[in-house]
Amino acid sequence: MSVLAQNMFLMDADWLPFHPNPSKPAFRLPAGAVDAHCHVFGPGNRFPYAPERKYTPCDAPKEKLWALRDFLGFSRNVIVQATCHGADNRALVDALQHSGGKARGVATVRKTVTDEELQALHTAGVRGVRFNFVKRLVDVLPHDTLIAIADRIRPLGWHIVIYFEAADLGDILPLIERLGTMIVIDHMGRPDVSKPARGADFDRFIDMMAGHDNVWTKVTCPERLSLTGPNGYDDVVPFARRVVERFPDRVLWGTDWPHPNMKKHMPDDGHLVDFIPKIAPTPALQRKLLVDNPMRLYWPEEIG
Ligand code: 0GY
Repeated sequence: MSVLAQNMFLMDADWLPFHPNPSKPAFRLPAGAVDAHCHVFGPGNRFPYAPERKYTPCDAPKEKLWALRDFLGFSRNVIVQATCHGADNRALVDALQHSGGKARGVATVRKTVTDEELQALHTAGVRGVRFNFVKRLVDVLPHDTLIAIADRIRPLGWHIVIYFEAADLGDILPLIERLGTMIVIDHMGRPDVSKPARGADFDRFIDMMAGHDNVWTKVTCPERLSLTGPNGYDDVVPFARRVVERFPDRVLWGTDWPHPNMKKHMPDDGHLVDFIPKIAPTPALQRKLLVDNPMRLYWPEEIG
């Protein structure tokens, strides 16, 4: 391989690479646990980063993800197309095709996607698309375009993963109500954890979930939401625990490896796994969060 090919993409100067040597978690994951939110990046010389990307990461290839899965004690992964790859799902599809059935995917598609392309994604293991409203990550698409995409993927039985900031919930609610698919909201809608977990702001999110049976959420990313930082991410606990206890059948958990756009610290993935029993304190809740719920959404054919 030429030097030029190896160096096709230089990661951003302030990019923090994933933890090289995470610790072994003290928490023993239940058998069959699914890491339901993670990404692969590149490698850029095989799967080039998208011209429209807002960041250039370090490579985080599938082999590293499989090694982390096995080290932490997970059985399966749900890989979410990262914005640095735009709507070019080749790295995702390659990972799914080399996962031995242990990974499913959430893709990004344009409204021009063909039925053949959708079918090929489905065959590879894609079960959803992601709509992203975080302006530092994407040029946000109009609701009409997103509705057109939802209409295309509904016949496949896919769901829609939505990523937005807490302040945008009001604007996005009409779209959520219009989509007519199963919906999964990333990172509890990114609450401001300096506010109370039982206060007006987070109540809005809880009330939205209570009023919409088709909406699930990922109780993920304490490392992104925490203001107190990596010493336990304790300020995020009451938020995630409230959601898990109120909606035990509609929550998912994932590492978010390789943790794009962390600016101050890179989490130790073993410590993130040790966060789980704080938010899902009983074996029954842990089993729903880590096994039953993700299996229902991503591997329903394997449930007896
Ligand atoms: C996450 C969060 C982020 C990035 C992406 O696709 C992405 O680029 O999802 C972020 O920067 O907050 O869920 O990985």
